Amino acid sequence: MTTTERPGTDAERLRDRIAAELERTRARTALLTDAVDDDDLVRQHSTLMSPLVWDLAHVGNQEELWLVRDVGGREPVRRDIDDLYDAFKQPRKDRPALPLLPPAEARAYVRTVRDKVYDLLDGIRFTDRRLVEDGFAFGMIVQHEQQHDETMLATHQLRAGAPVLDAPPPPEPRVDVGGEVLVPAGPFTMGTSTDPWALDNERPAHTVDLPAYRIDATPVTNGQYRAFIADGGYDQPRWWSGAGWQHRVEAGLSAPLHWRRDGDGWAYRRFGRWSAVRDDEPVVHVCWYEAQAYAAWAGKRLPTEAEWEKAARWDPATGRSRRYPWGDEDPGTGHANLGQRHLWPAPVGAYPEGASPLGVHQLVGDVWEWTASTFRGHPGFTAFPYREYSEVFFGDDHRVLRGGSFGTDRSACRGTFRNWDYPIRRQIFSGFRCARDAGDGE
Ligand code: AVJ
Ligand code: FE
Repeated sequence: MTTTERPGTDAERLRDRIAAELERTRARTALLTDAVDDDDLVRQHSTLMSPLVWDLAHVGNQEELWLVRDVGGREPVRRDIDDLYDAFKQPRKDRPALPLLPPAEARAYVRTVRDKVYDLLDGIRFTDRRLVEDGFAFGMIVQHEQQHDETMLATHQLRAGAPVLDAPPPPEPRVDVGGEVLVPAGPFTMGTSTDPWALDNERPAHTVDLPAYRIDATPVTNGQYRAFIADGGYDQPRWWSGAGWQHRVEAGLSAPLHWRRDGDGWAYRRFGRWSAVRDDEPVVHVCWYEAQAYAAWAGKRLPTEAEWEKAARWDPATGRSRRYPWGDEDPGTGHANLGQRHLWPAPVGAYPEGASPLGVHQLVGDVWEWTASTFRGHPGFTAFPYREYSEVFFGDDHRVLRGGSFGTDRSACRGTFRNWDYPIRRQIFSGFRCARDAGDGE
């Protein structure tokens, strides 16, 4: 079926944008999976992660389920492999033992699915169902693939052997920034009801009234975190929660993941290369328990999710909440360290153009930031289009992370975007910043 729309209509522009996003995303997936040989693709580099070839075919399978079968109403490509690539049926640790599609077949499979998607995109009417309104299902699939690309990047960071990924270093600091920012008491709009590709857990927009608080102007740096280590922070249960201390002991934590002692100092391994820990970079690869202990040692606490979002989005001049700290426009290269353009967080002060109206820096990009909050639905939440994206994870088990990392694509990162994980996890690109109550009279 061909379209009768003239070029330049809204639907035509949306179609072009979707095609461009699908292509840009697949190029990243190809980069991550072509960087290693077949043996490396099918191997499990950590029991926390899937073999890369599982992620690859899983991305194609989700695209088949949602776009080819549901949106397109087409015949299945490979109904026989649905169970293999169902994340709920196959725990990560068991995935290497499954009869997975070998690399060449996995590549052919995702190509076949993608060709069908381009074909059905040609005739799509974005008004037929809520699932395709504003291209939502396509946006969801782009974000899904980008999320798995970040997961694959974390697998690369865990893999042993010679380095295979390369990128220029992030920009150097352009301003001197540090200390805290006072966020005045009052209401702000949290979440969104209008961002067309926002996922279900970001909806709906609702008002949250917060007392005044202070929040760090930057993420906690390696230099700050090293002072916590040097002060015996890992040896003093008083800074840790009960569960946190138990985990610290059982897991033998003594520094962020990928760090080792190097003479008097520290070195870290990043994608197969060792270098000296740099003090002005945000600390990364810490779990929630470590973040909480550092904050207690510093006389502070982790921000709640609402505090993080108000600092990131609230514009005191208009009272509105922005899409991003810098405004409503999509992230540009000067705003934030996103999209795997660089392979580690940028030093603090590197993105003055990305600061929020209140002067809070590097909220988006660099490192995911742990918050104090457990993962819940916003008031009025409804699962869409499936419960297994968000709703089944609501409860006390997970903590929310905000802002995205250097490995997060711009399509999967907004001022409202919510990530979550277990408080013991630190193979993700996770850091944090601190907050505290403003106190009386401020
Ligand atoms: C939102 C990053 C927690 O990777 O487990 C991927 C995203 N959901 N496939 C995850 C996701 C289904 C999810 N996180
Ligand atoms: Fe998935």
